[in-house]
Amino acid sequence: MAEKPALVIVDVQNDFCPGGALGVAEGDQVVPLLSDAAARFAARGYPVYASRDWHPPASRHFQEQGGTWPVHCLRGTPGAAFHPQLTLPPNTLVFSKGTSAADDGYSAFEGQTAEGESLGERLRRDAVEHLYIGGLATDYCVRASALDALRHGLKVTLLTDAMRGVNLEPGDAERAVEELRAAGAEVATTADVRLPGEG
Ligand code: VGL
Repeated sequence: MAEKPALVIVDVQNDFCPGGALGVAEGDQVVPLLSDAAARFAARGYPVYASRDWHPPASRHFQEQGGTWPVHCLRGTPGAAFHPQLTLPPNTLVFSKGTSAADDGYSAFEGQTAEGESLGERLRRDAVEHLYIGGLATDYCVRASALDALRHGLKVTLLTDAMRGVNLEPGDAERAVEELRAAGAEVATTADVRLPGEG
């Protein structure tokens, strides 16, 4: 039996796209790729999960409180909304993270659904074995999510055409991918993906 796959779409939110409060160069270019990938997973009955940064107005994550980042992805604001062209299948589960004032919330595994279920719990319940990961940003939330997935014993494939990095230092995104490969992740483009049951 092939390993049961699922897709995690990390933080494809307006504030991480060009023009947003923490806009990632070309961040919007992942949108059609991940929308198509999500439709393919859903068509085969495989789970699609989406994480989002969902910060309170005051957070140690922000420069104002001594953190690294400009204020972004305040819960409930347009900047925290998913990119308007991101098409998520109807039963996509959304995991909100970074929800406390003391919490960076880089990893999707720190996120919870509205019912309080964590991504790790949900992956076990859905019997997922192989996680495909794309989104924003390669060097922060994608990186942290992929490392946690590997720690959970999952097979991990990074969708390299469907992720972009912040690159606070030039090359950060590339180094993150190398680090993840060294930790056991595989890499593929969205066009390379063959799901169990696809020809
Ligand atoms: C992220 C920087 C700050 C991300 C979140 O989603 O990768 N990056 N907060």
